[in-house]
Order: sequence, then C-alpha cells, then structure tokens
Amino acid sequence: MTRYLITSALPYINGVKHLGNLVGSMLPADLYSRYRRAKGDETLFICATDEHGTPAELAALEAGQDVATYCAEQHAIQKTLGEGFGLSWDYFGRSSSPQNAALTQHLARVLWQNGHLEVRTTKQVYSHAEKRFLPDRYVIGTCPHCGYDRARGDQCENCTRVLDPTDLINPRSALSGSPEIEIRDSAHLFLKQSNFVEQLRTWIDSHEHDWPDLVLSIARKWLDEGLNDRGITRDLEWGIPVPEDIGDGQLKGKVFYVWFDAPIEYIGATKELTDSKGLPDAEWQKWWRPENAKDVTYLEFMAKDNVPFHTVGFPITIMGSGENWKLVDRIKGFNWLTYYGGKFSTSQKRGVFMNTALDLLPADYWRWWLMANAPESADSSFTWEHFAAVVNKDLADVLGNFVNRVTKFTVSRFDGKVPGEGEYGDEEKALIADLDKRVAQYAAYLEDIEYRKALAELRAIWVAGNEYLTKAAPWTHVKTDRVKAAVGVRMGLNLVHLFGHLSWPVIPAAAKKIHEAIQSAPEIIPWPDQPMAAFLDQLEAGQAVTPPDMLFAKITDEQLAEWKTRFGGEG
Ligand code: B3M
Ligand code: ZN
Repeated sequence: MTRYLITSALPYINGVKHLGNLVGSMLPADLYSRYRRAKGDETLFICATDEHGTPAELAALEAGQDVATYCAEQHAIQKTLGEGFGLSWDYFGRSSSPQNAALTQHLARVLWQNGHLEVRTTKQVYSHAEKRFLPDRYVIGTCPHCGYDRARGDQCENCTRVLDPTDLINPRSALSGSPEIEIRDSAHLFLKQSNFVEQLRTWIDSHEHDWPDLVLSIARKWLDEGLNDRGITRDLEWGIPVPEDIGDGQLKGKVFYVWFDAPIEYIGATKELTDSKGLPDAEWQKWWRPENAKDVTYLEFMAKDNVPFHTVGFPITIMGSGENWKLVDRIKGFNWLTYYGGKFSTSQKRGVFMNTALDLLPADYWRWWLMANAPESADSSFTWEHFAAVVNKDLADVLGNFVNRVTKFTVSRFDGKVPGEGEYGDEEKALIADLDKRVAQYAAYLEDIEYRKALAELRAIWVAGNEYLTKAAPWTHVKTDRVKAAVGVRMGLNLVHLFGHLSWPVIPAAAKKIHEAIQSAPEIIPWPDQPMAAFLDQLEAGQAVTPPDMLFAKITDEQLAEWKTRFGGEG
C-alpha cells in the first residue's frame, strides 16, 4: 500500500490570504488529501505559515507590533480561516518553529561541510533612518534608462529593466523616503547551485511523464538559462540565525533567506506534529527518510511562481546535504486566478479574501466554484456573475434540488422510510451501467489531479441522477402504480447516498449533510466500492430518511448587485 505525503505551499504570514492564494495551493492539496483518505490510504497533509523575510517585518511594523507577536496572531487567524474553509491539515505549523530552525541550521551546516556554500562579500544598502539594511526593492530612485522617478532597486516598473540599487539616481529608502543611505560591504553565504546542474537535469528528466507540462517547462527554463549561485542569507533581524560554525565567523547576526528555510518547514512541520504528540523522531522520519519511506508518494501543490523553488532550490538543498531525504514525486502547479481579468492583490486589498468570503457564504460554495474553475491549463477569472451562475445551477438546482425532492417526497408519500417494493428494471440498470463508467472516470481524473475535468464529471453524475428521476417520475406514478413509484424513490435515495460519498472530498460539509439525510456520516466518508450495482441497492427497506435543511441557497440578484458594488465589479 502506498502512503501519501501531501504538502501545500506555505501561505505567507503577512495578512489574510485571498481566493487566488487558496486556489493554487491549500485547497487543491486538501481535495487530494480527502480523496486519498476516502480511498482508505494513509495520508499526511502538511501546511504552515511562512513567517520570515522583509514582508513579515514590514507588516509587523505597520501593525505596530513586534514581529514575533504579529506572526503568532496572524498564524492563529490563518489557522482559524483555513479550518473554516474545511482545510483538513494534519498539521498547520510555523516556519518560525524551533524544529524548523534546527533542521535549517543542520542542512546549512552539512552543505557547508560538503563545500557547497561559500562566503562572498556583497554590497548592500544601509539606511540610517531605519538603522537597517534595505532589500533592493525597498530602495527607490530615478531610473537611469527611462527617467521614471519611482524605479525600484531591483527593477524599473516602467521600462522593466533589471537594476541594481547603485544604478539609481537620487536613491532613497522606500520606507521612510530618507536619502540617508549608503552602500556597505556585507558578507553572505552563497549556495553553489551550478554544482548540481547535471544531477538536477537527470532528476527532472526522470519525471518527464508524471509532471505536468507547466511544471516541467518552468523547471527546465531555469536549468537552460544556467543556474546562478544563490545568496541564502540576509541582513535582517527576524529569521533563523546562521550558526557560528558556518562561514568562519564572518556571518554574525545574519539570518537565512526566507526561501531557504520555508521549504524545509515541510519537514519541520511534520516534526512539530509528532513532537506535539510526544512521539519519537522515527515517526516524522517515516515520512521523510527514504529508507523508512519507500512506500511514500510525496506530492506538492503550488502556484506557478513557486515552481522554481521546488524544482531547483529545495531539491539542491536536499541533494547537496548528501543525506537521505525524500524528494518530491509529483508536483501540481497552477496558473493564476484573476479578479475580473486583473490581479488579486494583498497590498491593494483587491479581490475577495478568505475572511470576507466566509462572512458571505459557507465554504462549500467557494470550494466548488474554485476547484471546478481551477486555473489548470490557463489562468481563470473570478467574476461575481459567473460565481453566482455556477452556484445557482450546479449546487442549488442540480445537487441541492435533487436531494431535497427525493427526501421530501419520501416523507410525504412513503412515511419517511426507504420503500422496499419492486425490483430495479431497465431504466435503473442503464443508469447503474452509466454511473459505473462515470464514477471510474471521476476517480481517474482525481488520480491525475485534473480538477476541472473531475468536477465536470461529478456534476455529470448529479445530472444523470436528475435525468433518471425526471424519467422515473415517482410523483406521477404514485397515484396509479405505487410499486413503480417505490422503485424510483428507492433508487433516488441510493443516489442521494452515493452523492454524499462522491462529493465529500470537494464539498465536505454539504456532503456530510447529504449523507446524514440517509444515515449518520463517518468523519471520513469513504469512496464507494464499485461495481455500482451493489452500492446503489444497498439501503435497507424501512430505514428512516430525514430531509436536510436547505443545502444551498441561491444567490439572489440583490446579493449579486450588492457584492459587485462592495468589492468592485469590473476590476
Ligand atoms: N510563501 C508563497 C508565496 O507567498 C510562499 C510559498 C513558500 S512554500 C515553501 O508566494
Ligand atoms: Zn526605467
């Protein structure tokens, strides 16, 4: 049996995430984790907040808090919101944990001992006003190429040329506007990535057939352009300190670069989990040490801008350590979700954020739309109009209405009990044969992590149920042929039960309610066994049926108009 290790890219700590963040990492990882658990597979789903780096320091500054307090608060907020969205993490850790610090320092130490790190003197911008070094993009000035007067020290937004802060005319701090800045020498650690080109290419080529094109092409582009050695330390206060035995005493007071320690937190969070339960190290190592994890398939979920760090950066850390650590087996990368064709933006508060989304509607409405329209082969665009149309049709009309009709009719005409009369006939057998194919196809798409196709198939399964019921028309037959009506209702109730099982990975709260209309639901609603003939004839005659409260309310024209005004309609 395969065990599944699943990680979602770590949401950055600086504030509540928007739907674009959710769709490309946390939510798809959750769907896959739930599917694996439904299939009965041992699964570990890991996520954490990514807490280091300048953006965390600046967000804390803006909030008037020290960084540690800020991060602790924001972690708690993100955890609550993630749970609100039904994200079924086995653990939601923090990259600022002592576990991650120890692992990061350990990996850096072995890289140093193996000769893959080098100390180099670099020029950094120091601001007297802030009494700190400024990352390149926090220095602004006039672009020497086009004269734009707010060019950033890493790149001019206007003419897109890549810059160095020393290129800028009239440079100043972007934080305070102060021109009191100077260039200072500063020693930093560089990871000699060029040592790994061949090893990486061999590894990436070995995934030719099991990584999506999006991921392969990004990974290869980086290799083809030649790998630069990468600075892995920064002049910041908040971060994992570089240990004294690395760098011959030249790196006092430096911390690791956030992208060096963030992926290591996948391992760190696993250890946070087992430590929190008082379990021995063997328990986290059984996921991460290949000698103990031969039966583990490791999958990573992320948006496409994170792909280079997971196909090049993190693997080089692992390879360079010379130690045995699990490398990723499958990577699912996503394109962008846009808001009316434009960018979702945390800094500009543009789009819909996880907290406001949950204030408007329960998680399943969002989960369905986001995964059914996942930006898989291309970007996809969120609009309120499309969201409302999909919710009203798929969730309210097709699924909700079906469950409602069948269960209410059972109450009004069959005493609220599964009717036992009659045998399944040709209509039912045809439906069962059709569903056998469709359920297998739905599972195959989930195995392939093709969510748009998978959810289109699930929707087609709901539609097939509706079409059957329309033909079977028990409400017509009940007056003349009670046995025929009973057969239709019994199949209808078995379909409700099936929908509860099949829908659970995607819309877990609604699936639970649907299942409870038939019988109490287990915490993990298992994948139904095929063939469908047995599953769809499984309810006992006479067992009670309880119609659920409203499953999905339609989004009204008034709500649609209000939300468009409130959030900005046209982008
Ligand atoms: N924190 C994602 C981002 O904020 C980044 C992912 C880290 S995964 C190790 O773009
Ligand atoms: Zn320019």
